[in-house]
Amino acid sequence: ENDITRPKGYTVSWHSNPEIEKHHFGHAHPMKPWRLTLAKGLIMAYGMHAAMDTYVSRPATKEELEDFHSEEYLDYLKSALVTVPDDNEIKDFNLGNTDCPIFEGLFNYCSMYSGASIDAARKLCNNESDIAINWSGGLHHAKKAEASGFCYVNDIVLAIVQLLRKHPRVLYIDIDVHHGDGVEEAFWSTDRVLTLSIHKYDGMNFFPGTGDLDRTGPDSEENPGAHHAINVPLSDGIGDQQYVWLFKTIVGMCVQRFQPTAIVLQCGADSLAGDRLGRFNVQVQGHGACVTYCKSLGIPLLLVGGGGYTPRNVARAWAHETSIAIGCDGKLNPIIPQHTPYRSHFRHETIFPTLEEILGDPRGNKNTDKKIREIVSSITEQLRFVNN
Ligand code: TV7
Ligand code: CA
Ligand code: ZN
Repeated sequence: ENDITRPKGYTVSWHSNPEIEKHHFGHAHPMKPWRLTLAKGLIMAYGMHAAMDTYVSRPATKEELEDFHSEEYLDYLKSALVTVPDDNEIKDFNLGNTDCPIFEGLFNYCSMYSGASIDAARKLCNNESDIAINWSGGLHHAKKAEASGFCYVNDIVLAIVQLLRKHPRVLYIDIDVHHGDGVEEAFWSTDRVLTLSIHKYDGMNFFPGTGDLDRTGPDSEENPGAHHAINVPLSDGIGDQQYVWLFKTIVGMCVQRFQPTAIVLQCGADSLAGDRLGRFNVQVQGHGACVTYCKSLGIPLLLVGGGGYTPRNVARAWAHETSIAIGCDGKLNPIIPQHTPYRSHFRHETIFPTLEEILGDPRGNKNTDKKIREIVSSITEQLRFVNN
């Protein structure tokens, strides 16, 4: 049974726009929007689009973007002229440096990936979809009036703002290898959003330098958001077994305690083994197990992308995770059509690429089981302060 059919009893919506994929951050820059073309190629080669409601996303409006960002920042982003990136000059709004260059069509790029996340959130609010997907979103570092770490507009914050119009409580989960600081900070003072980020943490030696276990939200009597930020700091080389156990244990505890009515899962693929910037040893199977677990909770689910700097692995992971959303994982047609233009990127593979192990630089696992258990007990204590 190789045919991919619509899942029965629920709807998956897929939000994308080929315009987004055409933007270039610059030759040497690790962020490659064309990884989305690669992911789409795999998703379509397997016929998965037939099992989803597919939408060509539109740019977010000025009003929608102002739900989080300042008008001055948006005006600057819109008018900024392409310059040679320079780290040594002090920049307005942190724009125009090597991490956040000003490139051709920048504002269009930002409004498009944001429009897709906003539309996806609205589908969930209107009960028109049970799982909504935007692989071009997930840009978790952007601040109200500042670009940061390849992120200019925070589509996740904008999507959560939409969800909060209908949903009393939103759980945000971030499996990108970097700390989801922008989303955490945006909801720092509300108890309606519980943020959870799992990431590599090594003080200032790993971007963005925040996300230690004791960073739980500003602790004061008056702040309802106190204790509503959960951080899971990890070291190099964590593999599927520890990662998936941690994910299920902590997300399980959060759901039981917080009783979210919607979940946003940022699926940053830089937590995969072999990533150009990441340091973990998570496989496509382990990364996907996080999506399977969230889906199993039966709560409206928004899936967004994020980091991911080894494009063919990003494509494998997000294609696999799309198959989980529509419930055809493990049932995929093992033959990739010969004519797919993306095939050349998978030329070293002999079998269906998403099912085999990623061979990256061997990274020793620096995470002891004792440390993993200590993280869980600390978060157990923290969750005593979280009520639904
Ligand atoms: C969500 N790491 C974003 C992750 C953002 C990470 C960083 C680079 C990098 C940028 C380049 C480049 C790079 C090989 C890697 C302190 C610095 C050190 C720039 C060289 N090569 C996400 C952001 C992080 C840009 N930034 O979470 C152009 O690595 O560590 C830093 C800051 C200053 C700037 N320099 C790096 O995944 C989407 N940047 C090559 C060319
Ligand atoms: Ca993270
Ligand atoms: Zn990242």
